[in-house]
Amino acid sequence: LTQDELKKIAAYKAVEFVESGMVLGLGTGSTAKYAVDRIGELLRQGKLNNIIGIPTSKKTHEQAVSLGIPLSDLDSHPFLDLAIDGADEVDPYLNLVKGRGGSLLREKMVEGACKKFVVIVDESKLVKHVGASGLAIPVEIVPFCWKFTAQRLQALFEDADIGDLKAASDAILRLAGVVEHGMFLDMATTVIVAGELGITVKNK
Ligand code: DER
Repeated sequence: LTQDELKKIAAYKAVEFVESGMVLGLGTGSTAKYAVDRIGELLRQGKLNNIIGIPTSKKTHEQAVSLGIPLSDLDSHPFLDLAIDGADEVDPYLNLVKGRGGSLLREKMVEGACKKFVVIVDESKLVKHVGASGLAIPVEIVPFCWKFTAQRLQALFEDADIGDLKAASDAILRLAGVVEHGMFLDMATTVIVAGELGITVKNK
C-alpha cells in the first residue's frame, strides 16, 4: 500500500465517527483532504445530513465549498462535536506536531473547540517523542522584526533537546512576537493509524 492509500484508509475510518447533525472541524493537509472528500460524498449520497463544517484553512474552505458542505465559523459555533485532521508527528502520549503544512493557528483554535479531536495518520508519522524526526517544530510569529523573534526562538533551544513539552511550549509562547506553535499537547482524543498491517485506533 502506498503512503497515499494509507492516508485515505485512515481518513475514511475517521469519517465513521461523523453523525448527522454534527458541527465538524475540517482539517488541512493531504490526509485531511480525504476525510473532507468523504464527508462531501456521504452528504451527496444522503447518508449524512445537517452537517456544518468549520474549515481550518482557506484551502479546506475552498475544498468544502466545491463539495457543497455547508460552512460556518467559530464565532457562530464556538462548540464543535468533532474535528478530523492530520499530523506531522504523533508520540506515544498522542501529543502531536502539526503545522508543517502552514495552517497551525486556525487548526489549533478549531481543534481546541471540539469535544472530540480525531487525528488521522499513516504509520510513518509515529515517533518516540516530539521532535524526534529532527524536523523543526513550526512556530507562527508576527512579521514585525521577525528575524529578531527567530533569533530568540533559536536561542531558547540552542542545544536543549525537547524534554518537558509543556515547559517548552510555555517558553515559546512567552516570547512577545510569537503567535502559536505546532505542538498540540493533550489535545487529540483519538489517533487513527493506517499501516501495512492494518488500522490501529489509539484512544487517550
Ligand atoms: O499542517 C498541518 O497541520 C497538517 O495537518 C499536517 O500536520 C499534516 O499534513 P499531511 O496530512 O499532508 O501530512
